[in-house]
Amino acid sequence: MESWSQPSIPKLPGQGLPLALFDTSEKRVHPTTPGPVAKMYVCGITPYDATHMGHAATYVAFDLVYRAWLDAGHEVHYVQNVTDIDDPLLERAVERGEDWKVIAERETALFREDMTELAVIPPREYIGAVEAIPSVAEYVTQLQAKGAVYSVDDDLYFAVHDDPNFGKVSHLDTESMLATFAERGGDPDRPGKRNPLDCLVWQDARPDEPAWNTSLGHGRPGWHIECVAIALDHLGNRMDVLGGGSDLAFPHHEMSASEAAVLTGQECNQHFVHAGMVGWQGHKMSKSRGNLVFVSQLRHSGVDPMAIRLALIAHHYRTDWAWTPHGLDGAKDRLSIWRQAAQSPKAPAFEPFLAKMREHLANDLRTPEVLDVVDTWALAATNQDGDSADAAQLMGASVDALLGIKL
Ligand code: 5CA
Ligand code: ZN
Repeated sequence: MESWSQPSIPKLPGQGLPLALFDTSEKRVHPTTPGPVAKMYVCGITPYDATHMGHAATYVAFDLVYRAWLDAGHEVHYVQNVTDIDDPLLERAVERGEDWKVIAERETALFREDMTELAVIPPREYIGAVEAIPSVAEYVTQLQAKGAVYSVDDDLYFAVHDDPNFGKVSHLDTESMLATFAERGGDPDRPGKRNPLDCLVWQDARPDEPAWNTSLGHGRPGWHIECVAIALDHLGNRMDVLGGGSDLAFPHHEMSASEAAVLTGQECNQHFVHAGMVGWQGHKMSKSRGNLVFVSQLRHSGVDPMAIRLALIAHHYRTDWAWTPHGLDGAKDRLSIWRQAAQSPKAPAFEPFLAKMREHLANDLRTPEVLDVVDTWALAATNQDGDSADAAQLMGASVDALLGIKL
C-alpha cells in the first residue's frame, strides 16, 4: 500500500560511527553489521484506532536507527507492515457498527499523516496483511512441506519446537511463555493442539468474518506469519534489525523468528530491537485499555509536531516511561531555545558538538545525552559565545539529520 512522504534530510560533513544497539536475544549491546544496504523490518500498527504516544515513540526510535545508518554511509531498506486484518479490528468494527475496511483505511491514513508530521522517514515498502495473503499461503505451504504444520479442526498451526532454538528471543521460561501467550492473542488452552505454545498460521473462515480463497482453503492468516512473509519477500533471509515495542518480543518476534528459521534453514535476524512501553495514568498506553494520548489530537490542538518528537526522544528508547503534560511543556521550551540558538549570528563551532552527538547515538541511541549536548551548544550560541552564523545553521542541520527535529 501507499507509504508516506519523505522528509528532507541534510547531508552532514564527515561520517557517523558504526551503530551499536541492544539486542534482546543476546541481552547486550553489540554493533550492527550492515552491508552497503542496511535492512530493517519494524512491525506496524493494527489500524483500529489512532496513533498514540507509545506507537509514536516506537516508530521515532527506529527512525533514529535509520538516520544513524544513513549518517554512517549506508543506504537503508526499511519495510513495515499494517495488520489490516486481525481480531481486534473485527471486534472494533462490531462494537462501532462500522465496516472493518473503512476503519482500517481511515486509521492507516491518519497514521501516515502523524508519521509525516513527526518527520519519520517512510518505509520503502509499506505492506498490508491483506495484500500479503497469497504470499502467506505460499509460506504456510512450504512449512507444511517441512512437516512443521498440523491442523486442529480446519485451522493450521505451526509447531514451534520444530525450531530447536525456539525461546532464543525472549528467554522466558515455559510458564511465563504460557501466561504471556494467553494475554497477547494466543490460545494455549485450545484442545487438539500438540503443544500449547504452537501458533496459528491459517484460520479457517468463521461465519460473519472476512475470508480469502487460497490454496490453503477459505480463511485468513495468523498474525506472526504475516510479518514473516512480508519480511522474507522484501528483505530476504538476512535482516539487520527486526524491531517493535517490547510487548512484541514474546510471542510475536519469538514465533516469527522460529517460523522464519524453519522456512529458510537459518537465523534471519541479526538484532532483535525493542522499544520500551510508554504509559499514561499508571498503565501501559494501550488501545484495549483505552488510556490513550493521540498524536493527531495534540497536533489538531495546535501542538508543534517537533515538540512532540522532542518530548519522545528525551527518554532513552529502551526505558519504560510515562507521558506527562509536563514533559511536553519541557519539550516546547527546549524547542524554542534551540530555534533561537539556530538563528544566532555568533555561534560556537559545531564540529565538536556534532562529534559528541554521533558518539552518543552510536552507543545504543543515547538520546538524553544527545539532548544535553545540544542544550550546551544552544546556551553558548544564545549567549553569542562564538563567531559564526554558519555554525548555527550547520548545528541546525545536524539536529535535523540525526534527530529529525527541524529547527
Ligand atoms: N500490528 C502489530 C505488529 S505486527 C501491532 O503490535 N500493532 S499495534 O498497533 O498494537 O502496535 C504497533 C507498534 O507500537 C508495535 O511495535 C508495538 O510494540 C508498539 N506499541 C504499542 N503500544 C505501545 C506503548 N504503549 N509504548 C510503546 N510502544 C507501543
Ligand atoms: Zn509484526
